[in-house]
Amino acid sequence: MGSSVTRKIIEQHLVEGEWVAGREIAVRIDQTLTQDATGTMAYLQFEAIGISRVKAELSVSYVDHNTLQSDFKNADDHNYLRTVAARYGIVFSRPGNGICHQLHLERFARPGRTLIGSDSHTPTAGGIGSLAMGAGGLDVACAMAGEPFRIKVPLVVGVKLSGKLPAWVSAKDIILELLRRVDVTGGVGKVFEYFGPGVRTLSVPDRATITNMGTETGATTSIFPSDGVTKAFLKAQGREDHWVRLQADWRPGFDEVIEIDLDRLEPLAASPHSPGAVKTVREIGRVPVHQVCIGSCTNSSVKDLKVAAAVLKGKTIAESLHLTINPGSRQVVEHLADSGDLRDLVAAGARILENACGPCIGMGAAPPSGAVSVRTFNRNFEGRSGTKDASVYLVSPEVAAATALTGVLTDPRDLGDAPKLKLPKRFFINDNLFIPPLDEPVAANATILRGPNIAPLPAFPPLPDMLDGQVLLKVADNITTDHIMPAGAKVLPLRSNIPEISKYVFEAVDPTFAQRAKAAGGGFIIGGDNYGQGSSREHAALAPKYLGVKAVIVRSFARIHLANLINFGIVPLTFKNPADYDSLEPGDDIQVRIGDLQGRTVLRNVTDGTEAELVHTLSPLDAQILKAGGKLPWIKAQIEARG
Ligand code: MIC
Ligand code: SF4
Repeated sequence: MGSSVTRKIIEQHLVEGEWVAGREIAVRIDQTLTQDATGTMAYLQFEAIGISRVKAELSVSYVDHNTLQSDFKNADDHNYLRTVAARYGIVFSRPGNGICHQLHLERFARPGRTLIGSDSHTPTAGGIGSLAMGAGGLDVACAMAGEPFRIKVPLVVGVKLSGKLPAWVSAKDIILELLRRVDVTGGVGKVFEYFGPGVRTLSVPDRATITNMGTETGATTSIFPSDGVTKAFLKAQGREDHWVRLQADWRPGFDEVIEIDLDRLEPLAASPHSPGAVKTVREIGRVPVHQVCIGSCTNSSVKDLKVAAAVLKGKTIAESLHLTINPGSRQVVEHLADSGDLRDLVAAGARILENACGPCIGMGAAPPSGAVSVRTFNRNFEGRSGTKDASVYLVSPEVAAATALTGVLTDPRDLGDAPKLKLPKRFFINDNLFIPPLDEPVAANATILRGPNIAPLPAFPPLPDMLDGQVLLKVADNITTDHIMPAGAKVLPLRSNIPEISKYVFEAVDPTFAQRAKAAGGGFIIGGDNYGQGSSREHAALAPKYLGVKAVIVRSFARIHLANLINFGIVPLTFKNPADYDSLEPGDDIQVRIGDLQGRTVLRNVTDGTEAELVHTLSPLDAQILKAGGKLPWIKAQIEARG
């Protein structure tokens, strides 16, 4: 039997373990990336590990999330990130350069290389054939220190693409179609690997749109082969020498195959409030729209914005709405400026925002109360836009631009012929906002700037054998990290200050949570399925830990959040019998004897005298890390022991 691309890359990077689905393996990491909202914590942790220089082949620190500077906080963090990067051997991408995933795809991602990033959409680089995974900041810090990354061997699902996309249908509709079929948990424990004759009809940015939003299925990652299209993209970026051919073998032994016939796709949209709630635009109907946002790491390439410009050229956006545009990078803006597309967008009434995440993470441009917002982004969780009662639809740039013209959700096929686009053969290459690190020995004496926004890391003691306390909160299925640790313009600037940010834990679910948790001396959270879906933000574990949360007991976890809980010493447990979820109520006093976390354990409800069996998926190493109080004390001890 042959091998998939996924298996080939993993086996070339295998440090420990073997290819048996579900088994834990350790994989060598070639590249790392961070963004500012998770990066400050990741670098504070890297410093605490005590290594003098990064050991990965390439580490890049991007600034793209916290770019609203309404006071000193974000600006202080940028200074810290710039100086810590110079000191430890990390390339620094200055604010204004663009969104991490778009920039990494343009300038650094390489077929066949492994990448982890402290952002859940790191799989964007899978569009170029890199095995790229999202991870918590501490795992990225460990990879920078030369530690391998531990994952469970995934099931590899082959996604066979055949045919060619019809006019007005684009890559976003392919990933929306996959989400329509598998929903937000259908990718858990899996890698989606694309193959088949439809692959060569898609450009690298198209492929990256698909691998980017594959994250929303819960997948470990998604990947495309590296072929002639990949080579042409790398050549256009002036880095043809980074190309290698990478194809699955004949009979690659996929664990499952999903077929998507591109010819049959039509414009789709994910309805509020889940990326998995996908329907055709026609089925949803002509909903009145108050805001359209084009951009984000999913859809902000030259082609995405050229489509919008071509649709809007010589027209004016509908009176009922406003249109925002966040280009993915400076390279994209330079092309739009050069071709005149920028002028068409501005003339039509678009509000051109910074090359950054912006409205995608509630950093400005929140929609009005009760509004409908149509976005080319990847997440539409309730409240994420910054407006609690807004309804967000996720669509392609084609649908977004058509909607901006008409003021109602519009199938772009209603506009007549699709525009013919002229795409650049060679991109404008300007790396002047990437700052290379200082060389040794100068680096060793470099000063690291730490403004008052940067608080010291909290330290946590080893775990006792018995956990006891109150059920602080009981939540339903599909709780996102946006519920646990909200983002947005008010809270994101506190990412470098755990005591401050912890005041907002579960704010949208129960604004009394933080106070109650502290007053009770900590306790437990009870949850349903897919607990912690969404972002990689480790603050969704670190801040609850700071408030005293001891264990989270649920029906099932999302991958990155589960790893983050382990990393910060919160015990992640699941009900052996899912119905036991119903027997627990907020305020119940419970006891859980965890012992050395081998095998299962029992929850005793002291309030009503019942018991429930709990299980976990922890490896012996995870158990060790948890018992040590988290990964930071554990890794420091490991590195010290190795001398
Ligand atoms: C997101 O899209 O939710 C974010 C903001 O990019 C997060 C990272 C963060 O919370 O800083 C992600 O996707 O991991
Ligand atoms: Fe930024 Fe949005 Fe992409 Fe997250 S999903 S990295 S917030 S653009």
